[in-house]
Amino acid sequence: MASDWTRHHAEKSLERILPRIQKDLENEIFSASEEWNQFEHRLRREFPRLFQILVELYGGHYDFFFHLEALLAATARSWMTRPEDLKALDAERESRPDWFLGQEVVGGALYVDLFSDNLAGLGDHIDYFKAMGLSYLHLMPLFAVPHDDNDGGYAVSDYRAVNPELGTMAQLAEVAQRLRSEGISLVLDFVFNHTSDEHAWARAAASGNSEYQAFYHIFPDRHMPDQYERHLRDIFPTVRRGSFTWHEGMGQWVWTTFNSFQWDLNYGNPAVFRAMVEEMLFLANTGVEVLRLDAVAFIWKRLGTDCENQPEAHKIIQAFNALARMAAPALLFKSEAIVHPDEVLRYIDPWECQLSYNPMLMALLWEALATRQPRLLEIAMHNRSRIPEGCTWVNYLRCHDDIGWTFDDSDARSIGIDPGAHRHFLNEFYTGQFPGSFATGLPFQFNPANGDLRISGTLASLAGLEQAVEAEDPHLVDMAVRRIIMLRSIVMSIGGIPLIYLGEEWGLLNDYSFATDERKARDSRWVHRPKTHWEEVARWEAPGTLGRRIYDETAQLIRLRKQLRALYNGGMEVMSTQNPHLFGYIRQKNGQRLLIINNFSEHPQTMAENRLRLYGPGYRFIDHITGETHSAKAPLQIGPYQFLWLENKPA
Ligand code: OTU
Repeated sequence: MASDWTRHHAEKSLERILPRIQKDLENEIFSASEEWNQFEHRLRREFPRLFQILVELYGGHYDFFFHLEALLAATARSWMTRPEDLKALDAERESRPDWFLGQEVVGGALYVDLFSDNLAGLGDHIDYFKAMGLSYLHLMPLFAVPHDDNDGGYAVSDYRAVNPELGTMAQLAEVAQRLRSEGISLVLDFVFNHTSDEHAWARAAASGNSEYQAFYHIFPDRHMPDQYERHLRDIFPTVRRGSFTWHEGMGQWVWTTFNSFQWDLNYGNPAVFRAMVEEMLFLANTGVEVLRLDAVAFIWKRLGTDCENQPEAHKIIQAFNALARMAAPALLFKSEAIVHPDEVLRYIDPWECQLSYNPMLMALLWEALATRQPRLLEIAMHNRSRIPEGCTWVNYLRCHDDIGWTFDDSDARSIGIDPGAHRHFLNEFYTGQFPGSFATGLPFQFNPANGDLRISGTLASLAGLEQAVEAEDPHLVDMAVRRIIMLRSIVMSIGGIPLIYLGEEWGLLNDYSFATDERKARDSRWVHRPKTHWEEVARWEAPGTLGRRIYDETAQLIRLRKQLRALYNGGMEVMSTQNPHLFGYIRQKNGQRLLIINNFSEHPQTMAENRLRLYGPGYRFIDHITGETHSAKAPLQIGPYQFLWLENKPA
């Protein structure tokens, strides 16, 4: 909360700044005085918190008040020019702020070019999204990028222009409007840790412009980079060792956490913060409803630290949050932090990011599938998955990125697992090298210095379908499909927004064509970014096909989730099944309680009847998945990879 000092100085600042902003905007205010009053109300509500953060971050800069006034003027202008239908959405969302927590919310994610060639083609598939029951759609980065390697869109050259290969900003706004009219919320990436080296700011820096060189972390020699690198981890060690790239033109070193064409922005510079706020607010007015904040962990650098998850990184996002509440109240933030689970939790807060990817759940679902024993998953979900009211997880099995084996080492040791050896086993298993592994995956970013490795591969290929189809073995195919659907059922029921990485609904296998594309060959993540061939989908839609089975069983889970009010948002409670292969949890909300049991083994399992009896009264339980009734008078028989959503229904 803002201190008295802050509140006093915030008010004094506003007294000085507001009249000047009102003068700037007098025409807009004259024609829309009610809108201005709404803004002024929100500004006065959020400003003390924002002012305190900005004083902490930038108070020492001589031009602090210049940036503050310019920031508020840009924010006011963004609100006053925000389209009317988005202002209507703002009002609706302010009256129903928990809209994204409901069990009816189901998400999808796709690459526009791989799914539909371009934005125009995407518009032809809105009925497809509706038929699946999607209410949230993440379009992978589609802004202007370098033509050659651009990290799958994550090297942005212009936040205000769509990649011409995909379409135009007008088409993006039109797609956003059509999706919104169908009840589907558009989600876009805000890649704000870095820009491409072709962004106007980077070009100006490269040409020697000192003002724009201060937008990045640029060093004349290796002295500082060497100091920093003593504590940094290599994120892309196969691209280059270390986090800095020599720029011949400038004759200087540039901080490049990721690819060498991705230049980290310097948020220690208030001009960078202000410039990125303006880009964010521009995006907000295109109709995006959730911004996926990319690589949040890396945005603040501090010598002597690993430069990840620094307190100022959280402050910057909280400042974005305050400004969005002023000028785009409907806008939500989704944190993308692939870091230690406890650090992931710290980005999740109504005043920071209301949503977050759940990388720990994703990694540990795959861990439990390999070991057939969800012990680590149980401990982790019990210890490290609680988030504040008004926030939610975004739960996923796969996405466009790799799998990193993120879990807490002390959790592993507490059940006799050596963390390092276990990560090595998981990498062996999911690259198919471990004897008996059902998985077909590729290595990503092997680091010879520490043995670190991550995994690439689609849901279906990692779950064994690729191996089974190649072996033409119907039993193995059945086991693979059961794994896919069981994992999907957990993401649908464990608490949060389930995210389907489109293509998964048909069981798409790895696409190895990337290896012959010079723009993609060095990045194995392209193996799980397959193109959707709609003529093939048409064949899969035929009854009895494998694709049909996977699609139908996925669609049934989506329909069922939407009907069960116990699945509203989060708050799962791990259940003791007393069987090492069974992962159980309870979902209890809105007067309904579900017992959800998952068999992570390819062999039938039983659960002692007394486990069920704890959740009576009476012995009768109905399984919402099959409609069957189970009695707690006998052990529960559970088939290979079977999952049950049980509700106690006294006779
Ligand atoms: C994110 O990735 C994106 O999701 C990746 O697709 C990009 O390559 C990267 O940022 C740069 O924009 O932010 O917390 O391990 O999972 O780099 C780390 C690779 C990230 C990605 C990781 C992640």
